Amino acid sequence: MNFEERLKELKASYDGLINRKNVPVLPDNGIVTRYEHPIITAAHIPLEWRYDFSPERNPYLQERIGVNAAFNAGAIYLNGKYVIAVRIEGTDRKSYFAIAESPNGIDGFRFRSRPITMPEYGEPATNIYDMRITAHEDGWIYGIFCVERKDPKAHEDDLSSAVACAGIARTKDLDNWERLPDLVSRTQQRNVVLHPEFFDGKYALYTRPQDGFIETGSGGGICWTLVDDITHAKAKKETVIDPRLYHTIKEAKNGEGPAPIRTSRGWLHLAHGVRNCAAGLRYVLYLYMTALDKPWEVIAEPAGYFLAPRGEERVGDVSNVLFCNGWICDPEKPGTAEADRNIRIYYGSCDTRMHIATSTVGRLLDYCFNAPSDGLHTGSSVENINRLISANQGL
Ligand code: M1P
Repeated sequence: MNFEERLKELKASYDGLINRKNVPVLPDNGIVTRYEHPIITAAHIPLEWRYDFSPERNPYLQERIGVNAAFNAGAIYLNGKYVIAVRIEGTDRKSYFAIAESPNGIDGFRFRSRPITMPEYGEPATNIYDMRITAHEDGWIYGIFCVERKDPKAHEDDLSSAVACAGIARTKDLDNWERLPDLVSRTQQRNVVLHPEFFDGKYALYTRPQDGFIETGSGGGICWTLVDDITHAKAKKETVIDPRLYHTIKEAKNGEGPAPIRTSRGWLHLAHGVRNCAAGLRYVLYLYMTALDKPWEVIAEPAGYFLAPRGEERVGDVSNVLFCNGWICDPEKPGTAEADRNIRIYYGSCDTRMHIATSTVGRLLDYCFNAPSDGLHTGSSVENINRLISANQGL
């Protein structure tokens, strides 16, 4: 096949992929609706980011810059569009962010012309990933993401030890970013999320302290901390609000997902929980609620997960993983009840691809307040089932 024919074929196949309509998978469980196709994969990355289209420079029309995966996107509703900040990982293992937008948030995502050039802070990052986007009441849009660098204290033969911390940047348009100093904290950090509102006049963060790069160790779970100055953010006192627990889905570790959503009944949170098994770590997604006036006080938490890897979602670079750091609740509209506001949940599977699932504020609140919580014993799990069977008798 000659150059021109090959280029035509590549473009036709790409156009087919990005114009594909997505359809809900029904029936669902009443809590959340999955969609049939991933919304973003490595193959969705624009061809001009990967191929040199010059027949002189690239006579075989080879892919010059490979993409390994596209996953773990932050999300925001901006200027009438559903916008996601995708973590794209090259074949060289380095991740970066790129913005893709869709008019309906379900399909038709298109990347902006270039990936984000994130300014550095201090020593250049080896890797950046998993950006949470928060539209803060101070008027800025913040991105908080993990910054990874080689551990300077590691022995010279140790080429894997790394140090993770929270990078902070802000923007008005998602293209031009002002980098602020990284969060100063007494431990390593991943999964740091900015609360959208001031609390006591301070910025509030959900953190996830960890003793090492992988193990959280004495870091007991998702924490809450107040920061005086976001331009020199320091986590002084971190209080555990949602602990990891023995024999639950969050036994090994957990982490806040996207920024919580304000509802009339409290803050709606999405998080990931991790447990160990013979197959390795298993990452699932769960929900919990905190009090409106005390965002650190958990008021509801159904047992177990509401989304776990299923079908194609189970297999990928890091199998058995669902991870979510982006969701969008439709803005308030006159005439639309709070319960009917749609929530689009953007989640990555197996560090490989991006999916969408949908729900509403009403459906998720109903789930949070009415599905039983974890009694932490097999006996209480059976009691819950018996209570439900008894309640159903005669219906
Ligand atoms: O590989 C699974 C996930 O591992 C990390 O999450 P956590 O810090 O909770 O273990 C992150 O690297 C995340 O990107 C990844 O999906």
